[in-house]
Amino acid sequence: MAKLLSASLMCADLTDIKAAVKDLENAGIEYIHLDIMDGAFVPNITLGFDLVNSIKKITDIPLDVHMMVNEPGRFIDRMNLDSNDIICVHYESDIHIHRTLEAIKNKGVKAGLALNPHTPVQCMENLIEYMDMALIMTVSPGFAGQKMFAGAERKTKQAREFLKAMGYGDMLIEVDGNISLENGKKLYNCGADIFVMGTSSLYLKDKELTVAADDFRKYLD
Ligand code: S6P
Ligand code: MG
Repeated sequence: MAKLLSASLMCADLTDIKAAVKDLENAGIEYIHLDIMDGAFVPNITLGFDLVNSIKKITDIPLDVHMMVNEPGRFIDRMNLDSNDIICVHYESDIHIHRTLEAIKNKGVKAGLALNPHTPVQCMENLIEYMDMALIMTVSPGFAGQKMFAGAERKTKQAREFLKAMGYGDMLIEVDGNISLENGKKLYNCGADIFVMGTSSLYLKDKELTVAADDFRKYLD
């Protein structure tokens, strides 16, 4: 499995976004995770499309956009992204999720499908040809600083087994929510490749970001 770090920018110091992005470049972080919320699909509002486009202009780190909005298909064209980037949409957020995944791929961007904790991994079956990544939510989406849900390891294992059985064993699995060192390692052992790092492991009061990122990588080894 790969070991790729995706930094959750909503957990950074948003009064100085340029510096926050520079820190991620210096730490060799593989993706910048941008949480887009609409106050309806989830009870919170965070980052938006203009910020996504601004960040794209100032860094070469690929962007990992996590859309937590109803009917995300309405907004795909608002983002100027390329084939290095990922737009991830929730299975639960769109009646025509197939059309939305196809629209992302037609735009030349990688398409991710996100699953809330209760959504069975089998929902990927008829969408798999349109996916580049599966995002297993390890908390209910909406907020940083939550506790990983009890079934997270089982679910990640099920997702990896399901993808293998479908002939897509190499597909990237991302995990998001309370990815501490310990939880990260457990989920790595269950088959996860991309780790969203927020308040549990990267944005820590008592540790420099570069050190936190290195510690996470070492812990997974
Ligand atoms: C939450 C969002 C996440 C958080 C991340 C924060 O709905 O999708 O990406 O930003 O989980 O990390 P932590 O370690 O505070 O849970
Ligand atoms: Mg997220």
